[in-house]
Amino acid sequence: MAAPTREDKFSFGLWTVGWQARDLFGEATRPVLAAVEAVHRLSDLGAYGITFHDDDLVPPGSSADERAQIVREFRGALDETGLVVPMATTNLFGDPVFKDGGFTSNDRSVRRYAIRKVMRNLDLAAEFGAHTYVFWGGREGSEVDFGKDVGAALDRYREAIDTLAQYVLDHDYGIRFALEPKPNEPRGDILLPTVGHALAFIHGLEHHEMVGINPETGHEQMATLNYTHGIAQALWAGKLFHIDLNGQKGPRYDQDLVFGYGDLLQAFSTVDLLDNGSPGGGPGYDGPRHFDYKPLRTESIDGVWESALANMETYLALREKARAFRADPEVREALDAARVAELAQPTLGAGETYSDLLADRSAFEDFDIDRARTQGYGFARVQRLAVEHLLGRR
Ligand code: GLT
Ligand code: MN
Ligand code: MN
Ligand code: MN
Repeated sequence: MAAPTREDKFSFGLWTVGWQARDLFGEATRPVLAAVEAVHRLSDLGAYGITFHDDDLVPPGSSADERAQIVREFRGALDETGLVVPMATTNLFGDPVFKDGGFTSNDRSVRRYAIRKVMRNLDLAAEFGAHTYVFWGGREGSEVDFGKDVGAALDRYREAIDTLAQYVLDHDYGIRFALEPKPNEPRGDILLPTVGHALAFIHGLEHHEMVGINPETGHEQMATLNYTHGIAQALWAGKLFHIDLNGQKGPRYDQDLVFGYGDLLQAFSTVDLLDNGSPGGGPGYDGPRHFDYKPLRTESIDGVWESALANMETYLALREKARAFRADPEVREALDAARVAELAQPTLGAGETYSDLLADRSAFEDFDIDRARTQGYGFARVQRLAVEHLLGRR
C-alpha cells in the first residue's frame, strides 16, 4: 500500500501526539513533546497539517517574549517542512476558571473572559493561515438540571458565536467556524450533544453561513448514534466544515482510539462517503482528514508515532477498499437490485401536484400492496459484499 502523502490531507492535533497520557487515575507516562518535534515527525510520516489549541502551543502563563519565541519557532518548523495549519481551536476547558463553562458559565465575567481568550487565539490562527476554527464546548453544560437555565445558556452560546463571527468578518480573516458536538465528558451533560443539536443551533445564528460542524467519530458513537449517518446529514446540509476521525467501542467514556479501532465496518462506510460521496451522487468531503485520537497510555514515544501512522494507513486501506467496492460489478448489481439509486428519484413526477397524486389510482386504490409487503430489498447481499471487501476476500 502507498505511504501517506500531502495530497491525502491528513492532519493531527498537537494535543493528540503530544498527549502525555495523564488520566483520571494516573500521572503522565510520557514526557512533553515539543511542538517543533511534532511538526517534523508528522511531516516525515506524510501528514500535511497540524492543528492546535492556544494552550497546547503557548503554555498558559508564558510571557509576551516567550510567546513570541514559541510562535517564531513553530513558524520556522512549518516553513522548513511545508506542513500547514488548516485549523486551530481554543482551550475553554482546562483552566479551573472554566469549570462551569466558558461561553455559558453562570458567571458573566467568565463569559467575557472566554470570548476574549478566543479573540486572542483567532488572531494567531489567522497568522498561521488557518481556515477553520473549531469550538468544542466540553465544559458547556451541567451536572445539575436545576442549576442551569438551558435556554439562557443557548442564548449566551449564540451571543458568543455571533460576536466572534463578527470579529472574524471585521478582520477579514477568511475563517469559518466548526462546532464539535459531544454528549458528555467532562460535563455530566454537554450542550449541543450531537450533530443534530448542533445543526439546529446553527440555523439561529446571525452568521449561520460561516458556521458548520466538526463531528467526531467517537462522540456520536458515545451517544449510540451512527457516525456515517451524522456526517451524511451534515454533508446534506452543506455543513461538514471539518472532521475529527478516531475510534470508539460503543457508549462508554471517550476513548479517542486510532481511526477504525472500534466499529471498523462503520469506519469503512465513513471513508466511502467522505471519498466517494453518496451513492445517489451527493457530495463527498474534500477538507482535511483530521485525527483526534489519544496514543495509548501504555506506549512510549515509539508507540505514539506507530499509532499516528496507523490512523493514516487505516484510512488509506479503507479508501482502497471503498474504491474496489464501488468498482466491483457484483456490488453494482447488488446495489441496483437493492434500488439504492431509485431513492434519488423524486417521489412526485416533474410538475406533479398532490392533486395529480390523488388522481393517480395506481398510487393507492390500485396499488399492489401485497407485492410491496412481500418483496425483499436485497440489503443482506449488499452487506455481505461489503464485509467480503472489508475482509479482503474480494
Ligand atoms: C479535546 C476534545 C476533542 C476536541 C479538541 C478540540 S479538545 O481533546 O476531547 O474532542 O476536538 O477542542
Ligand atoms: Mn473524543
Ligand atoms: Mn479528545
Ligand atoms: Mn475532537
